[in-house]
Amino acid sequence: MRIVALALSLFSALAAAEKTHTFDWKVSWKKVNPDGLHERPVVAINDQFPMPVISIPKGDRLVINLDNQLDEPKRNVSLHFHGIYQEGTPDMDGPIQLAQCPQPVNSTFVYNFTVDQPGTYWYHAHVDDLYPDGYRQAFLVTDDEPYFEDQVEEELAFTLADWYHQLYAVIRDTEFMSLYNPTGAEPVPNSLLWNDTTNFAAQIKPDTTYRLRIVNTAAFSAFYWFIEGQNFTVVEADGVFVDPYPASTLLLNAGQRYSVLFKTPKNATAVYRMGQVADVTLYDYIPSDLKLNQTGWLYTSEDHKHFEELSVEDIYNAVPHGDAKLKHFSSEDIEAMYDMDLVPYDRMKVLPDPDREITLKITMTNLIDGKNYAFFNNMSYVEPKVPTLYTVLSAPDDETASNETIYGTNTNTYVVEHDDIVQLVINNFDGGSHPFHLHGHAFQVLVRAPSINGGETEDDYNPWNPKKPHKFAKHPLRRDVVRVEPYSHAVLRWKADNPGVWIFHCHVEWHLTQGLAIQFVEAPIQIRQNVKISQNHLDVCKQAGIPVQGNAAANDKDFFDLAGQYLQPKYLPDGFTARGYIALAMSTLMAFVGIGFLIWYSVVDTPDDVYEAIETITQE
Ligand SMILES: *[C@@H]1O[C@H](CO)[C@@H](O)[C@H](O)[C@H]1NC(C)=O
Ligand SMILES: *[C@@H]1O[C@H](CO)[C@@H](O)[C@H](O)[C@H]1NC(C)=O
Ligand SMILES: *[C@@H]1O[C@H](CO)[C@@H](O)[C@H](O)[C@H]1NC(C)=O
Ligand SMILES: *[C@@H]1O[C@H](CO)[C@@H](O)[C@H](O)[C@H]1NC(C)=O
Ligand SMILES: *[C@@H]1O[C@H](CO)[C@@H](O)[C@H](O)[C@H]1NC(C)=O
Ligand SMILES: *[C@@H]1O[C@H](CO)[C@@H](O)[C@H](O)[C@H]1NC(C)=O
Ligand SMILES: *[C@@H]1O[C@H](CO)[C@@H](O)[C@H](O)[C@H]1NC(C)=O
Ligand SMILES: [Cu+2]
Repeated sequence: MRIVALALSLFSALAAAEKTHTFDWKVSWKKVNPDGLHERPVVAINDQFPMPVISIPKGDRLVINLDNQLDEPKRNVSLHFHGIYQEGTPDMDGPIQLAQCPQPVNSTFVYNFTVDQPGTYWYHAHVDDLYPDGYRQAFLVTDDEPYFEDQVEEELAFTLADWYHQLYAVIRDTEFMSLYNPTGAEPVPNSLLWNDTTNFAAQIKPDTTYRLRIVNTAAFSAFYWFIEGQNFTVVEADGVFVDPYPASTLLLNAGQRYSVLFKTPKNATAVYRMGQVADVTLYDYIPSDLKLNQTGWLYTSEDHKHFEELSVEDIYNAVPHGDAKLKHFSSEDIEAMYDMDLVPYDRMKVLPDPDREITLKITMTNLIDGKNYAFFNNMSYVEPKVPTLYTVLSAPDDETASNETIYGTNTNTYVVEHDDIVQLVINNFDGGSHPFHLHGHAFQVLVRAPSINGGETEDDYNPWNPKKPHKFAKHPLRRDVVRVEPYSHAVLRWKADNPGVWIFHCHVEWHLTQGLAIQFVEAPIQIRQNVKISQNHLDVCKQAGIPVQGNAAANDKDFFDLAGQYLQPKYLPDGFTARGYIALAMSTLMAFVGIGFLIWYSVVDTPDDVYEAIETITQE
C-alpha cells in the first residue's frame, strides 16, 4: 500500500529484528469538499486528505513526529490508536488529560511504540472533539500468519463515515450543547462517506479471494454494510480473529471494524454494488436532504465502469429483512449478522468470576445551565486539571496512588488492581443505543441484551439482574467496541493485566462531549514502577500551560485536598423534572424570545437555585 511508501525511514536496530517506521506528520487545515456538496476546512496531514493509512507489520515500531499547525481556528491535537493496547506504553495512548496534555499550536509530540497485535485498527484525535473534522483514518497491522492467510490473494481496506458541513466545535457550541437543545438531540450529519468520498469505487480482479477491511470512523452513525447479491465470510472483529462466519450484512457501530473474505465471481465484466445504510434509530429527526444510504462500487474492468446507485428496492432485495414490506422498508428492518455469534479463533475461555464488579447506569438529563448532559451513575465526566497518568506518577506513595479520591470527583475514576478480573455491567437507562469503547483492552462480551419492546420508553427498562443464574458462552466474543441497546444492558469482562490509565467512553462523539465516560487507573503500583514520562511530554504541557504534578485539582502538597477541582454544573433543584420542564420553558422561550422563559419561571414557586439558574441562563 502506498502509505508504507510515504516518508518512512527504517532504522534496523542491531539487536532486535523490529523495524522502526518513522513518519513526520504536520497537521494543518485544508479546504476540501468530500461529499461534493460543500467545501469546508478539514484536518489534513502533510496537506493530505483523506489522511494517510498506516499499514505496518506486527512487531514493528511506529514513530510519529506530530507537529501541530492547526492555526485559525486554533486547535490542540493528539493521536489515539484505537484498539492498540499500548502494553508498557500507556503514555502513548493519546487521550488528553488522561495520558498526555493537549498539544498546542507550534508544538511537536513524538508517539513511539511497538505494535504487537495484528488486525484492523484506526487512529484519530482524542482532544477537543476534533476527530469528526476529518482527523481519522485506518491503521492496519499486517501479519503473515492469520489462520486465513493462505486463502487471501488480495486486500482492500476502506472506511465508512458520516460527515457534517460545519466544524464540530461550531455545531457543538451553537446547536448541540445549547439551551435551545434541551433534549440533547444529536445533530444529524449532512452526508455519508466511503473512504471520505461519495463516489467510492475500487477495481478488483475476478475469481480472486479478497480480504476486505472495513472501518467505521463515524462521529455518530452506525451503518449496515453489504455487497449486493453476495455472501462473505467474517474473519475478524475489532482486531480479534474469529472463526469463519458466513454473512451477507454487517452492522458497524462507530469505532467498530470487520475483516471479511470475499471471493469475487468469475465474471470478468461485473460491477458489484456495496451498500452503506444509516441506522436511522440513532437519528432524532431525518433532514429531508440527507441521503440515508450510499453506494460503493467494486468493478472488474475499466471498460465496464458504469456506476448506478442502489435504489431502495435494490437494498430491500439485498439484505435480510424478515417480513418487512418494501413500502415501509427502512434500516430498522435490516437483520444484520449478530456479533455475539462470533467465536474468537484463539478460543480464549470465559474469564473466571470477577474480583471487581462495577455497575454503571446511564442517564441523560439537563443540569442547571440548561444544557443536556450524559451520566454514568449520576456523574458526567469532566477532565481533571492534571492528566491522570501524571497524578498516578506524582503521588507521594503507592497507597495514595491507589486511592480513587485523588483522581477527583468528576473524572469518575475506578482504580483496579493488577491482574484483577474486572466485570463491567452497563445498564442503559436511555432511549438511544451507545457504542462503548475501552482503551487498553479488548473485553469479553458476556451479555449484550436486546431491548424489550424495542426499548421505546422507560417502562421497557431492562437492567442486568445479577441474581438470575446466567450461562455465558464458553468462548465469548471479544472486541473493543460494543453496542448497548436502548433501555437494555451489557456485561463485559477483562483481565487488568495492562497497567495504565484507560478511558471507557461512548464512541458517539456527541455523547462523549456530554460526559459519557469513566476512567480506569489500572495497576497504579505497576505504572509507577514501569512508566517514566519523557521530557517531550513535559515540554508539551509547559507549552499548553498545564500542570504535571498533583491530584485532579493540581494540588501537589495535599493529594486529598480537591479544592478547586473542575466539576460538572449543578443539578436542577428538586421538583424539576428536567426534560419536561425545560422543554416547556424552551417552547415558551422560542415563542417569546426570552421574555416568556422568565415569565414561566416566575410563575412557579421559585427557590434560590432557580434564580441562580435564570441568571446563568440569561447570561448565555
Ligand atoms: C487547547 O488547550 C488549552 C489548554 O488546555 C485550552 O485552554 C484551550 O481551550 C484548548 N483549545 C481548544 C480549541 O479547545
Ligand atoms: C506559530 O509559529 C509561527 C511561525 O513562527 C507564528 O507565526 C505563529 O504566530 C505561531 N502560532 C502560535 C499560536 O504560536
Ligand atoms: C523510541 O523508543 C525506543 C524505546 O524506548 C527508543 O530506543 C528510541 O530511541 C525512541 N525513538 C525516538 C525517536 O524517540
Ligand atoms: C481508501 O482510502 C485510502 C486513503 O486515501 C487509500 O489508501 C485506500 O487505498 C482506499 N481504499 C480503497 C479500497 O481504494
Ligand atoms: C447467501 O447465503 C444465504 C443463506 O445461507 C443463501 O440462501 C444464499 O443463497 C447465499 N447467496 C449466495 C449468492 O451465495
Ligand atoms: C435510502 O435512501 C433514500 C434517500 O435518502 C431513502 O428514501 C430510503 O428510505 C433509504 N433506504 C434505506 C433502507 O435506508
Ligand atoms: C482514600 O483516602 C480517604 C481520605 O484519606 C480515606 O478516607 C479512604 O479510606 C481511602 N480509601 C482507601 C480505599 O484507602
Ligand atoms: Cu452514546
